Amino acid sequence: MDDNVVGRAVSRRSLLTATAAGIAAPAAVVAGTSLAASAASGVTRKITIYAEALPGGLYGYGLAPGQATVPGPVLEMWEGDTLEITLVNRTDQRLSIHPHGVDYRTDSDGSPFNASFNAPGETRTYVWASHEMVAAEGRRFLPGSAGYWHYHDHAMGTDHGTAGLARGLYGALVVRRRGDQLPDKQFTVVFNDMMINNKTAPQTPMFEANLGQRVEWLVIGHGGTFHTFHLHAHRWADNRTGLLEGPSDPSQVIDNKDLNPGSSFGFQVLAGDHVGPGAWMYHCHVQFHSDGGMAGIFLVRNADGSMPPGAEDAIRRFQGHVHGAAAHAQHHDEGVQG
Ligand SMILES: [Cu+2]
Repeated sequence: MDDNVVGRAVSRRSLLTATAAGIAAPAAVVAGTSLAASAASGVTRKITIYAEALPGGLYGYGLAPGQATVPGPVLEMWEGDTLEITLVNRTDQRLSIHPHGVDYRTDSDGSPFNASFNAPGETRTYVWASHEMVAAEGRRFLPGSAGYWHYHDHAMGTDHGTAGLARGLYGALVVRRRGDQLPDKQFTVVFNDMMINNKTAPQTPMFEANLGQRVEWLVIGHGGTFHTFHLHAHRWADNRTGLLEGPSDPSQVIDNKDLNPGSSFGFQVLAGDHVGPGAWMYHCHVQFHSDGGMAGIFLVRNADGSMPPGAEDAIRRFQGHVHGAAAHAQHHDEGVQG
């Protein structure tokens, strides 16, 4: 199953466009009233997620039966809101859903240790709450829940969900602070062992945007090895949002960031800002990982959606580019020059 088709990836991952499909959407987005909805903090939204087996030995989460994907859907909430998730296990495996960054009781922990999991065929509800930043003593503040987090299985294969993670049960979780800028598009990139979204180049996702669109990258690490995420020709601030708060914001500006198992970050960029349209690359910067296929394309189209000069050729070269041990064998067999 080829689930990295770009157009579909964008539409299913965008909270803004997925509202009709029942995904929890920030109240401000639904109402279209921007921050006027701030007073409506503390809303509880209910969604149903279906865990299913996929071809190739993979598993995925989806917002409707038959729609599971790897990664799963982007889940979003405003800081202070609660997400009530009914997880339907349509597989013959024990599994769960475990969030990072939000507030939950032990029975929503998603770990077998707390008897918090779905037996094969079982339906179970998990509750994820969140809270805003609050003043502590002096000039200190207790952190709120806002952040670029993620969720994943914690029960398949082992008590740590190692098999579920290896086979695709993961996704992005975004908790926004009121006032945060909403993106035009979202891309979820999961470095999972030696794969990106459980694929290797050239089957890795090609993410697309038009010049100037506000693109949000949701970047997650899983598996048993460390990685570094690099995006060509774009840079971001190494803070909660990727944007600077002002001219004296001391956040370091970067274009490459460590990505260890279980960690996540996100940022927004304007596609092609100061560099123009084209086929740009994103990849792991651990060299034997990128050589092994941990690379993909960020296609920045012209503002009107047309293809920029050279992009087709670049994509064709990328797709003809083979990686890893299998690639070497193929080169040899076909007499292809790398
Ligand atoms: Cu890597």
